[in-house]
Amino acid sequence: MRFDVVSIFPEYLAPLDLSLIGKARTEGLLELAVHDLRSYTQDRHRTVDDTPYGGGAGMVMKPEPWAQSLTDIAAASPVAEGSRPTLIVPSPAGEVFNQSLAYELAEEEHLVFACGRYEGIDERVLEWAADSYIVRPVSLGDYVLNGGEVAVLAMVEAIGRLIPGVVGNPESLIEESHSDGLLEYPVYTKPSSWRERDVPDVLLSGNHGKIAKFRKELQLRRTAQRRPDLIDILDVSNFSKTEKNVLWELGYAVVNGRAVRREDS
Ligand code: 6GU
Repeated sequence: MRFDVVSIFPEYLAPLDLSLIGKARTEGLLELAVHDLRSYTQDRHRTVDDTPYGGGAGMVMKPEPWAQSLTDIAAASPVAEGSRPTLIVPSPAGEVFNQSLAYELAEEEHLVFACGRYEGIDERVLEWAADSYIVRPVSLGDYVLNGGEVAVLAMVEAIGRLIPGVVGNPESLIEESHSDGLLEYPVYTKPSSWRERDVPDVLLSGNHGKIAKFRKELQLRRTAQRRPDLIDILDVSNFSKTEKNVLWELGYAVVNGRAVRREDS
């Protein structure tokens, strides 16, 4: 898999040399290049921004340096003739990035990230780029960052770790938060008693059936408390009697494979 990132702050992407993603690059599991947008400017001042038509606060990124960089990158794309690389445009105005989008993007052969700064990139760039890219504005969530770089660090890590071989133990991909639509259960390690606090007995019992049940219950409790929005979209049609009882205790009834808040809760 190949990643290209275009930014006016290429140094911002330095953490991608480290840790799991850095190691994956060294091992050739993924290729990643960072490009300085200013190297695609033609003027003496290497200008990348200008004032917005129609007025308003801040500056807008000029279209031409983007066209130059994206043309170069598309020309060197590893994708097969007749298919297009994906252009991710980090923006608080994009579709929300989540684990299922991470899985979807991990299937792509070539992802290009266009990091905007200031008030954003001239909209015509996104229209123009659709000739040679699948263009997807993507947001990390409902808050505003100063630019796309931090969002790219998050997305490359979330996507990169799903590439086979990047995470040493593939089991850890299966059990983690969000992969089953629920938050992860709490974890504990030695010592079993620490500062007057004991690890739940069942985890020391060696009874794997009981442990699995206990953990699923904690997942449900934690998700209902912290992320009730996830309970609303959960498929509970294959839930056991015990799991449905936990949901009931948390104030939900099971109707047509969905958990719905009970009137009386
Ligand atoms: Cl992807 N970009 C920016 N600039 N701000 C954000 C964001 C992205 N996601 C949330 N806020």
